[in-house]
Amino acid sequence: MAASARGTRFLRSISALLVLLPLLSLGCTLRQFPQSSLHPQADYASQIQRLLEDLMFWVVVIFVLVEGALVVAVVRFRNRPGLPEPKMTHGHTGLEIGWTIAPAVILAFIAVPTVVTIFKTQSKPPAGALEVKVVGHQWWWEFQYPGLDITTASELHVPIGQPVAISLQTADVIHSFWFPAMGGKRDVIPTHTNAMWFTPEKIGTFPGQCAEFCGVSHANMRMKLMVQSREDFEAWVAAQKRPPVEPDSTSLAGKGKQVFLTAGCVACHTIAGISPGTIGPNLTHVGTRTSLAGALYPNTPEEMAKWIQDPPVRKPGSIMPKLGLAPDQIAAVVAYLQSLK
Ligand code: HEC
Ligand SMILES: [Cu+2]
Repeated sequence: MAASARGTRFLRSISALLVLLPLLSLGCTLRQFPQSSLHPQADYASQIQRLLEDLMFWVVVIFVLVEGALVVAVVRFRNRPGLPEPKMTHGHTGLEIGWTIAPAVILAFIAVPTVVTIFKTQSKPPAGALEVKVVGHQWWWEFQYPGLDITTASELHVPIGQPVAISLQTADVIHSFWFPAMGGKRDVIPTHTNAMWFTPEKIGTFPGQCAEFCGVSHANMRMKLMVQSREDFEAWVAAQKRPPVEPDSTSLAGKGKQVFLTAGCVACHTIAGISPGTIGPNLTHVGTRTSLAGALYPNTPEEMAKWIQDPPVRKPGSIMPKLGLAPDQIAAVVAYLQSLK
């Protein structure tokens, strides 16, 4: 009696779980997960998604068949009082050939579309692709457009519908470049240039981040992909190619430029025509960016001031040190940098 009550309870919890599981997974798709790799927005990501869905279908079919056979065997051939010993068999050529061939066929079934997808997604970028050189730094991403002579940070701008040919390099340790909506991640390896390409298919801002542990602020090494209309992208390019804004020397921004030139910033930061530093992000048009410090903070005057006041507090391990500027110096340099549109 007790055993069958336990059995009923077990069956009830199993059926509850079976009902709950689809509901839970439905919850996952309904909520917004901007870094989910299951909502492809580029050809590369769609190819991976299609492969996943095709294989998943067959995986479910195989799961149901195998588990079904298991359940039938357990129920039908279970031990009951008074039953004789089951017949013992040793070796069954037909069965053995069957269960050797079946997995081989299943593996071939998985391997063919997988290899085809690998070749497709690792192929050379098509002609006319936008070339971007990505450099991983502890803990921010640099984006150079060799054909356009633009260098920026944290925010990668691309036009919709044009393939983007990305070459990947690092200034220090291994990082991994990953915009989940665009495609698979690709490691960024010292002394080696990796490559990938994808064609963004939807206008919008897509988050990404470093996907290979690279030190204390690895999790703070984020980035944004801004997929823009052709016109918006061209306007952005034109703005980035302009020389930096020259502030009126008596204004707060003008004083800020003096702070920038004298407080050590020039050793690490480039502002075109003014300073050549390459340790930190290029600041020539930092005022046009929406985020700071590896897309960790919004680019507001308040956040920029907090950043310059004490970077290691805002980002553990930050390569930019605390420079001990006075509050009025910070206000001035922030006014200057924010004016660099
Ligand atoms: C020793 C090199 C170094 C010096 C000196 C330095 N910085 Fe930086 N700076 C960096 C690095 C590296 C980063 C990127 C930090 C990160 O995101 O992890 C950075 C980031 C920044 C950013 C954020 C930019 C962005 O797009 O994310 C601003 C603004 C900035 N620095 C301003 C200044 C100012 C102003 C000074 C001078 C008072 C200065 N820096 C001095 C290395 C330096
Ligand atoms: Cu990294």
